[in-house]
Amino acid sequence: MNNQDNEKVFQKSQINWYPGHMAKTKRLIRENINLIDVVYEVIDSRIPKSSKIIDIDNYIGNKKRILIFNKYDLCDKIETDKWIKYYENKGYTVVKTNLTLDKKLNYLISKTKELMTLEFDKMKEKSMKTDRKIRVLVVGVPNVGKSTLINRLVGRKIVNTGNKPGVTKNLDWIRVDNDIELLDSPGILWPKFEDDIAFNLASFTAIKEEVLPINQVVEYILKTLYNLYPEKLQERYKIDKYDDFVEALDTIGKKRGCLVKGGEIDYDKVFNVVLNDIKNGYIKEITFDRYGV
Ligand SMILES: Nc1nc2c(ncn2[C@@H]2O[C@H](COP(=O)(O)OP(=O)(O)OP(=O)(O)O)[C@@H](O)[C@H]2O)c(=O)[nH]1
Ligand SMILES: [Mg+2]
Repeated sequence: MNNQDNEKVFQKSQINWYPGHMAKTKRLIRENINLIDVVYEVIDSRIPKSSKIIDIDNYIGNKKRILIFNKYDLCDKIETDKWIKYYENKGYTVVKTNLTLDKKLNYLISKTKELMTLEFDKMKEKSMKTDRKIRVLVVGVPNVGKSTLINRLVGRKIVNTGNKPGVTKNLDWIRVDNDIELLDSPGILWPKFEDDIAFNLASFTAIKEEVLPINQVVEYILKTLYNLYPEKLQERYKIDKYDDFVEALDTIGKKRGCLVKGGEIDYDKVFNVVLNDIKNGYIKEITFDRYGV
């Protein structure tokens, strides 16, 4: 893709990037920010830069915040830990989570209380009411694990009817424990699209096919794997050397049985195989955002 094409894709993606959710989240935050004490910003540990909402301060102002590095089980810990250090040095409170494993999230809960102890003391001095629960809002880009986090914290499946048109929705605060409650709908936000950010998001999270075509996303994934983790490409697809995109697709297609009648490769199937391998975490210990690069 040449630069001009790239630009076109990015311009288009800014327009099409979940406009419905965008408006909904803005409203959700605007109308409720005064009720909220702590914001949990969930990011994907494999893309700690690309899944971070750059202009989050515009939404949540100076509210207390915990940056949650979720899907930590799937990342390259050496690379991701550099980002954790970076954010901690900037003053963020960071918590790592693997929601397939961490049952109770005690560490997150105690960090939340720790953050608010000082705040509640300040509020008491101003004679503000503090005999109430800490109120938390979860935000993040699509597919980072917001709903899983809410369900895990609450200990049951929260069925959110907010996305259905025509359903009037009152805000529900759900109990986490004696001291914390949670807004039942997470805020879905979106980061800025620039450089590789759009492709990283398309690789690990969810971007509509009309925004970034799947063949371009898969080409990006295979190239990046070859550059950063050639052993993974070998391990999963038996590709030793990546010279040519179509050649790589043919190898994967044959190995994974993505064929149409007559033995031709079904490229659409190959695209889905690669994308699912990445999204479902079958290729582990990878981090695409490189600190300092
Ligand atoms: N391996 C792994 N998978 C996870 C983790 N957390 C969530 N997932 C999976 O990631 C996928 C997306 O999780 P959701 O909780 O639906 O994400 P979401 O942010 O609510 O997504 P949207 O509602 O689309 O914005 C699901 O298949 C989860 O099972 C984790 O820590 N590790
Ligand atoms: Mg969700």
